[in-house]
Amino acid sequence: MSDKESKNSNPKSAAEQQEKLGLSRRGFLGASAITGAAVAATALGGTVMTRESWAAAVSESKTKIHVGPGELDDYYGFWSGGHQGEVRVVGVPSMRELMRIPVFNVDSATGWGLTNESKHIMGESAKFQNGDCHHPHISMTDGKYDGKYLFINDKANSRVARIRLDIMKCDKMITVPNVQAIHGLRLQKVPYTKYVFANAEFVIPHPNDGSTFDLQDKNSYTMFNAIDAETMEMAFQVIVDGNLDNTDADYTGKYAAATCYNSEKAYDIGGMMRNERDWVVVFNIQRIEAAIKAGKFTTLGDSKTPVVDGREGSLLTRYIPVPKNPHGCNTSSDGKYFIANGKLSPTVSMIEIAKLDDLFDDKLKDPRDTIAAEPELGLGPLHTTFDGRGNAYTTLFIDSQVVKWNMAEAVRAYKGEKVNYIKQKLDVHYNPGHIHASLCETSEADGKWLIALSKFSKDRFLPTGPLHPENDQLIDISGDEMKLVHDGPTFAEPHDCTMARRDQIKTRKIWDRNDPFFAPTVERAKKDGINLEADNKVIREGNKVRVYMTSMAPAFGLTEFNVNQGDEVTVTITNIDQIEDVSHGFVMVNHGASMEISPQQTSSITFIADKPGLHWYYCSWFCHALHMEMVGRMMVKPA
Ligand code: RUQ
Ligand code: CUA
Ligand code: CA
Repeated sequence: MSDKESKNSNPKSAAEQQEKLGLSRRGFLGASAITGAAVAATALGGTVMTRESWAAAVSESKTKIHVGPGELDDYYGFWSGGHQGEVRVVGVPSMRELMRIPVFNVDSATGWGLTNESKHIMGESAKFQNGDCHHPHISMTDGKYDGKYLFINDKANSRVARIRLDIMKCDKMITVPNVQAIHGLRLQKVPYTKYVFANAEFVIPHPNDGSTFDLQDKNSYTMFNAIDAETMEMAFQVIVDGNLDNTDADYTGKYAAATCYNSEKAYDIGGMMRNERDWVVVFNIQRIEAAIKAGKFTTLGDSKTPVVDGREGSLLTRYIPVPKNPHGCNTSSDGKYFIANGKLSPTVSMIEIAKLDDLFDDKLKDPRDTIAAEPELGLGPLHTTFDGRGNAYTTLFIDSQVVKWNMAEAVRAYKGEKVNYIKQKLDVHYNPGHIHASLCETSEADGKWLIALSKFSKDRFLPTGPLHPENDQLIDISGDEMKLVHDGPTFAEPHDCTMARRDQIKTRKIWDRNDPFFAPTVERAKKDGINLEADNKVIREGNKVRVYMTSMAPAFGLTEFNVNQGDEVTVTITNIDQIEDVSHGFVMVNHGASMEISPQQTSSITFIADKPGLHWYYCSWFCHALHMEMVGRMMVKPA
């Protein structure tokens, strides 16, 4: 059946329509795979969904994920915005987008990247207007979410950012020194998130001053990075062999592990695939801390960060060979295994964490003796997640499937027992990367919802030109069988997401006047003798003009101010509204200035008054019946 036929047919029910659509898509997929036209359309193997299971999935989705008007979702989801640079807050299971948190991008609505407060947080790196975030993770205490912070990497400009979950704003950002491309990011789970672990992916020469470009040189390497989660300053860096992809930490607080796909230190695809096995490198956190305490570290360039050498032969690390160009690194929620996902091997490698003490104490001679099992799952395993009932779920990129398998049974099979550890293979659409089950990164994995983040959406949505959305699929895993219940289109490119129970996140409804988010601006005002909650004043200092005003629906405290052409103007506004949800905005027309000022917040923005004449400013967030009238005029005297 062609797409056209399915459109022209006149189905009796939505379920029937879906069912027909499903079948037609499968037909389309098969045809394109056969002609080889679609490089990624390989969802032919495994369990094909039947007519019945499609219909069941559709009726299931109506009851299970329906969150009616005024009803609240059970989970907060945090989606990375990929190379778009933001974090998105999504309600699960409705998959409704609740909010966007700009981080590495510039945001016109809130003024992130434009306001003085955001530039202060971004520091030096505010000059960059792009980012590429992949891995959002929530801080933990005793292996459970404490709801304080969410951390996220920026691969594009080698940064790590922190979001305060009480206000859902980025409050800290750091550029990791002497490395390129922060990719894998995970948090210490136990006893609490003291460290943010961040992998720098690419090997570079040290010093990277152009004296050599040879990746095989012994001074060419990358580093594993630990950032103090509270201060957001560098804690330490560990030099490694090969490169670093993804990482995770264990539930004892002793170890972190990371996958390496470029053990070859090659610069091209052929070279990076040369070895049949790359490895997982395991970091002994306590030994690293002890080495630094004992002063056994160096520093690089201008950076004061302690750097230790964790290359082969070091007491601080162990290298466990695994096949081949492994990608995801996932700690099982029962705390037993680090799981490395084989990518170019159809297997995942289960590293038994309980054996790592012996490996570090040299009681185990062969690092491969830590492998508890290496189950074969299908083509292109990328990431694995857990339901807290002993099952793991792995994405198969090439097979376009999620495979559910049992960990204990995989271990028994590895020992030679005849047992089928594969429980189910479910087609997803199409080519999934990350996968995330509710609370799977904590000891409270609850086995309710699974998100498969599919890299291709092809025909699942109304077409949007050559650039297609990604497709995040919601799968119900509460029963014995995985059931697909929702398709969610997303913009470039979520990579990864995380979910917390709604009771685990406590947000503020209006700002605290003492919030550190805008403390530097409050400090500046104090020097100018300004009472931000009451004063409406213009302060001039040479060609620098600071305009202070309040806002209260539907008026700015100042409806006009005068400056001279060429002045550098800083407008600081304090929203003295006390009422939840009454946010104001400030936009200076034709000056590239825009910002949010939510209740009890102070925001400021600086621009040059380069054009003489009258220039209107207005409130950009609809705040009152007289919102359109919430305006003012900047009068600029010609130079
Ligand atoms: S990576 S699709 Cu950037 Cu998390 Cu695996
Ligand atoms: Cu204030 Cu609209
Ligand atoms: Ca390799």
